[in-house]
Amino acid sequence: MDLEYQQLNDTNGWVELYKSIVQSSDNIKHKCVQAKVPSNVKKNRYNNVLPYDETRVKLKGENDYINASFVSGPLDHTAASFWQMVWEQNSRGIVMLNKLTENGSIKCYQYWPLHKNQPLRFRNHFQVTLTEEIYESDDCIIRQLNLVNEKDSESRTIFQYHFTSWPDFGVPRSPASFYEFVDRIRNSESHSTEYGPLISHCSAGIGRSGTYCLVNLCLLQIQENEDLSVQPKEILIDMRKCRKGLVQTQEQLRFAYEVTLYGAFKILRHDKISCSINFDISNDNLKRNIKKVSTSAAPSKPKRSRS
Ligand code: PTR
Ligand code: PTR
Repeated sequence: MDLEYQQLNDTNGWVELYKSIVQSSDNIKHKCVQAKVPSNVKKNRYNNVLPYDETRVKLKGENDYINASFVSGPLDHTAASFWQMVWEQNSRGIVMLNKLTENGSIKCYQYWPLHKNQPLRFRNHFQVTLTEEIYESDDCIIRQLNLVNEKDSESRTIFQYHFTSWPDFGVPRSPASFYEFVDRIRNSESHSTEYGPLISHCSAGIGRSGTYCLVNLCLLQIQENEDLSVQPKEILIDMRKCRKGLVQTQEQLRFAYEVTLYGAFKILRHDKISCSINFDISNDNLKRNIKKVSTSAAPSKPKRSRS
């Protein structure tokens, strides 16, 4: 993907690439019947962002609906269901990519307590306590929470990885700062196979969450293959079969490529990468300085499809 990235930059091919991904997703004919059932309509934050029936997360019990294919920002009346999902999916980590309030409007319910020793109780049998904020930087806060299931008298530690500087429909200030966040999560116990999936959300659960998931899957493949044969476009088209609208703008798409390449420089030996990218991370207006250092790409494995 290094040469592809370079070519996209040289020819300013991002508009076309994004268009072709959106078009490939247009012929997906999955239905959203459950999201439109009258008793579920009010559980959707945006009426134009609905989960497909095939890929939605189902809660146990009679009212099994939550707007999650994995997953969008909880509403105040769905926060209890959100915690039920975290419990049932046996998730160890939550990745939050939005602020509670953006441009003066509420984008997500405050579903965890702000202060220690002030448990937040939900109408179902879940209770959440803030144990401590274990890390804080300009861009992120990591919180350790305690989730109690009062029905079973059981409790679990949950980590919330909150990226605080990503404007909706925009991109973070630099690939380096976002890579650092993604890498911190990748190396944490929240990714351990001992637990269920990480749950990522933003406000609608498509733009920023889609970008995060795309980067994460690409980095995973780079690590497994030990080369840059990864095909972000194909991965995103696949991901869009699970949830509509993942990655909302061409800038988010380009940013996903850049974070992935930045990560590749950290993960791979540099002779496996056929372009050099100079990320000036001290400058908020990131300077992209691409120069070709080799004319031939490192040998790559044949194209693989994602399982
Ligand atoms: N109705 C909103 C809109 O069309 O703007 C839906 C929406 C909101 C879509 C936020 C995407 C959004 O971004 P993100 O998925 O990153 O929260
Ligand atoms: N904010 C978006 C809008 O209404 O324009 C919401 C949206 C949701 C847009 C999904 C597009 C979506 O799908 P796709 O990106 O595949 O066109």
